[in-house]
Amino acid sequence: MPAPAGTKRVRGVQIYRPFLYGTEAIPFDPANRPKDAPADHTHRWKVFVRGINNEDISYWLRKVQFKLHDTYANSVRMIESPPFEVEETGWGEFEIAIKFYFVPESTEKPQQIWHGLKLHPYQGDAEHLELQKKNRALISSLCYEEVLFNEPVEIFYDMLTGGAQVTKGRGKGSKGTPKAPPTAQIPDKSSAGNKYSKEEEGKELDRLGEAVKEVERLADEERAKLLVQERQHAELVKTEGGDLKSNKKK
Ligand code: SLL
Repeated sequence: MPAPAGTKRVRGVQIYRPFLYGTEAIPFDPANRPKDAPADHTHRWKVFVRGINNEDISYWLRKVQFKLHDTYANSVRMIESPPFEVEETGWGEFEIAIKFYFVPESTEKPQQIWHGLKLHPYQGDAEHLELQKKNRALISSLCYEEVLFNEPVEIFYDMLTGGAQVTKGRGKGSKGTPKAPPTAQIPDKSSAGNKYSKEEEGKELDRLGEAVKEVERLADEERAKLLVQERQHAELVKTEGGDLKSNKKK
């Protein structure tokens, strides 16, 4: 029996799409506190989900729900269109549940991830942490992630790969400028606002290659030491005789 329309899957195909998520926070300037912020709040912060280099991801991501700490009024925030972000003020750090709702054509179930809101400097040595605090630096906690669509339904496959015209928002007959088919490519080079690029990926691979070599060098060194110790042990057994372990004090 043929599968009902819209549910036929592209067998043997996996499609991934990269995205960024995280938080940014900045302490209030005591001389210029936002008037609307409650007295015990100390920071302005933002939690977000976005495309690499701000690429539009709404052709696969329909909406995003952010579940904040229960101390917030209306702690469940559903963001129905990009930018997928919530801006707030507060005093404490907590885990935010971020739930992804995919476009309905995908027939994919929602997926949830967690991210810890960071308000205080947490990277670098004590001196650097102090400096960040003093300068009221932006505290950014950013993660790269990829969502994997396993054997997507045909219509969603087309939407992901640009096989179908993706028109949004303006209804039937909307012309718009034809867009390049969406891809999962990250940019070749990094830019001021984006460090996720093939260039950085290449550097990371080089670093990993160097680290693997270093681990192999250390392992060889340890093996050589072990060999010497084994030889010394064998020598001692020969000269002292018998099992050294059983040489108990009498
Ligand atoms: C902590 N476990 O103790 C965490 C809780 C709560 C954060 C953090 C303000 C909410 C409000 C706020 O920052 N809540 O009162 O509007 O650090």
